[in-house]
Amino acid sequence: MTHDIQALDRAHYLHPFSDFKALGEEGSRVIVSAQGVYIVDDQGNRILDGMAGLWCVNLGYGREELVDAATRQLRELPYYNSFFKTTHPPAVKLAETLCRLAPAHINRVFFTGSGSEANDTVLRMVRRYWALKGRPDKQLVIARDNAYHGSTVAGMSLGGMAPMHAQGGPLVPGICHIRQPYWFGEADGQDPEAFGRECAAALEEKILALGEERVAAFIAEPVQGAGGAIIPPESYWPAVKAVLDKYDILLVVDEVICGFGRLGEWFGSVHYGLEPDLMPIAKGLSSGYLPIGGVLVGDRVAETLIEEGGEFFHGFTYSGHPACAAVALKNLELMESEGIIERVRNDLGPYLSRRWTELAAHPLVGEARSLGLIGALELIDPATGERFDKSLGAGNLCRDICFASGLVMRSVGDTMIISPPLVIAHHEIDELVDKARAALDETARRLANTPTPPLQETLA
Ligand code: PXG
Repeated sequence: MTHDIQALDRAHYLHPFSDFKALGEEGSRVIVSAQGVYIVDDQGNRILDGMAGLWCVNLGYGREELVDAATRQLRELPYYNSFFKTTHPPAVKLAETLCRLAPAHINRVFFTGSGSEANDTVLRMVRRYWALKGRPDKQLVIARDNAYHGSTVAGMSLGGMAPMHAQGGPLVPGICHIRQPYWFGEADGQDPEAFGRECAAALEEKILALGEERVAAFIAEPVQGAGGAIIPPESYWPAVKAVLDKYDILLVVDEVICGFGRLGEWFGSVHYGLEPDLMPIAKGLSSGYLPIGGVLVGDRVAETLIEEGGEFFHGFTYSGHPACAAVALKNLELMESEGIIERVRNDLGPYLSRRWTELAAHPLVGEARSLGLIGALELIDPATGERFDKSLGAGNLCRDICFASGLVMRSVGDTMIISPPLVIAHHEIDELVDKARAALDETARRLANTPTPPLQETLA
């Protein structure tokens, strides 16, 4: 069975973000089922999913209520569009619920099928907004290095991932990037708060260099996810806010990862006291059970698009897909009725932080940080206290050891990251931390060239 699936996988399936050839040679791991915070592979190994799928399965696996919501809706109305003066109850109810949960100045939503489409929509809306305001020259968007905003051409261009840009051909014009507030990686020992202010100052410098009259928007994730769970210094967002207050520029906060409880609030913007004009969303909106995204649109932009816009030539076949919307709506209902947000804020986040920071004492760890249910470990060479030589692939080694011992912990370079389901229990957090520690020990042994059994023999 494994062999068949792996062979067919190799023969026909081009995986996202993968080296096709290398993956074909190695073979994919086949995941067949999941329950709670665990995934199960076809060998019967139960693996603690420290990444909630891909930052999305916030309510955990096996939620019958979500399955039922999808099934009911698929029976009643599996598909209809909302292009030509039609609508349907699930999308409308979801829109209403989202606007109730979002900050007060947000009262409209545009649905998409994914986070990438949400950011494409953002770019269309930002440019349309300023054109309608009679400012067609105000078209430039400032984003950040090492940001992730998706994999479509616009998403990739807004993002600041150098390897993606290098492969992406000409990027969407009019997007420029400023430095990221990555203290561990880029502050060179500077005081964190001074560093945060300096990174915010880079925004003002860029605005002035480009000319305020040409800058349409600034886009950023509250906490960078795919970039390596980068939690900015406390000084960063207030300083950014102060800069934006001085200029007439839209703020876009990409909530695709931080939205829906990850930081212990409905939105990362709420955690940081931001009032974005636009908030792209996806992932946790449906706990990943079905694909759906959208853009939450603040009154300022919405009213202009509505009152002055005429037809907006933009939309997707699956915008507001009824079954996806029904699942998302149920997902939000469950999050509310189960008090998930409060639990992350008051209980799970602080508990994870306490347990996670214990790992800072490990010789391989240069920093252990977390906020809500997102966390990172920065790997360092104990011999030098510096980063490992990149060619050693320490992060990937640690990730593979984790997987083999029953934990999904991702690597971004030599940064190990976690983002577990928001329903994780204390004892499961304990298991996550224990497994992470054991994986760090094993990684250290292998990097020190101590004789160890081959990886397979350490399988749980
Ligand atoms: N914005 C943010 C902040 C994201 O994290 C997207 C937009 C795009 O969403 P879609 O639904 O189009 O994938 C994302 C997606 C990783 C990884 O390696 C992260 C994402 C996607 C793929 C890989 O951590 N985030």
